[in-house]
Amino acid sequence: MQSVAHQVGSEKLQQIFSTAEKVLVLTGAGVSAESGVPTFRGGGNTAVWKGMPFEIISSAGMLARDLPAVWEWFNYRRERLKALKPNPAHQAIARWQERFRQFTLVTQNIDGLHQAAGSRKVVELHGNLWRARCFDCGARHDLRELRVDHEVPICIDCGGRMRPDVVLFGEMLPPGAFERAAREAEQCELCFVVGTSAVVYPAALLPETARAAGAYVVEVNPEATPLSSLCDEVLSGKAGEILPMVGMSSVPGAVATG
Ligand code: BV8
Repeated sequence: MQSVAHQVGSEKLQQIFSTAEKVLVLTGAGVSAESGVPTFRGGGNTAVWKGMPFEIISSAGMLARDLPAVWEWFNYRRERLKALKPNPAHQAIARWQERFRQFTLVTQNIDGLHQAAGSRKVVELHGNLWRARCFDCGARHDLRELRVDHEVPICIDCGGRMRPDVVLFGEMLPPGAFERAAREAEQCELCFVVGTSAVVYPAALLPETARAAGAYVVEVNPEATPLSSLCDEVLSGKAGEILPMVGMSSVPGAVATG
């Protein structure tokens, strides 16, 4: 007798998951935790770099004061990320883009693991760790193509100094990114909020926007968050264990096809 796939989530979620056409997924650091990417606020304390809370080292103010220090912080995170691979949560979300007519993946993560898992057209609200942007001409380049001078990459187009192509605290999000995400949140029938502590704005507004527009909002997180009470359903646990099972019906003899 083959193992029985156990159903994750309520009958209502199964029903909506099997009929929905417009689906939005918002992810945070927690979706990459099982890949080995450290979260920012896991276990109650905030990530710290050289004695500075990450909201300080990852801030517009720090960029203005000490660009090499900011590069050192992101170089360190990129080095740690190099060996890490997408996990079953990233892979399940990548499969969902084929399943739903209007599927939108919005991430706060800058690690690029969604794209590595095969997700296309990812709305990166906070930029990407593998890219740099020129202060002078605004050109974006993949960091793997760039030469570095005095810890600061130099633009191959204009020779200008480059900065990490990530959104720092106190900085505006990439033009159009939040607007696109908010538009999809207003239209979606089903919204998954996966692995985020939902304290950083304006990203944390998206589930509220979806809920207010009538979407069924589902949180996937091993811990409660400020959003949990607003959600229609909370799937308490690890994204890599839960997401592959979402939509699986509890048919005796069924195997996890995921
Ligand atoms: C802006 C890139 C306009 C860099 C990041 C309104 C109210 C209050 C404050 C503000 C506000 N509006 C603006 C602000 C200020 C600020 C803000 O929100 N501050 C917070 C701290 C209160 N926002 C901004 O500055 C934004 N810009 O608003 O511009 C403006 C301009 C000038 C002045 C005013 C306004 C820009 C914010 C973007 C900053 N850049 N990242 C970098 O990475 O270093 S934010 C960064 O932190 C991430 O991208 C992410 O957004 C956030 C971390 O949160 P999470 O991803 O949720 O991660 P966390 O560790 O916190 O939680 C992980 C969760 O996963 C936990 O719940 C855990 O239980 C769960 N988990 C763990 N394991 C698993 C799991 N879940 C599932 N499975 C598992 N296995």
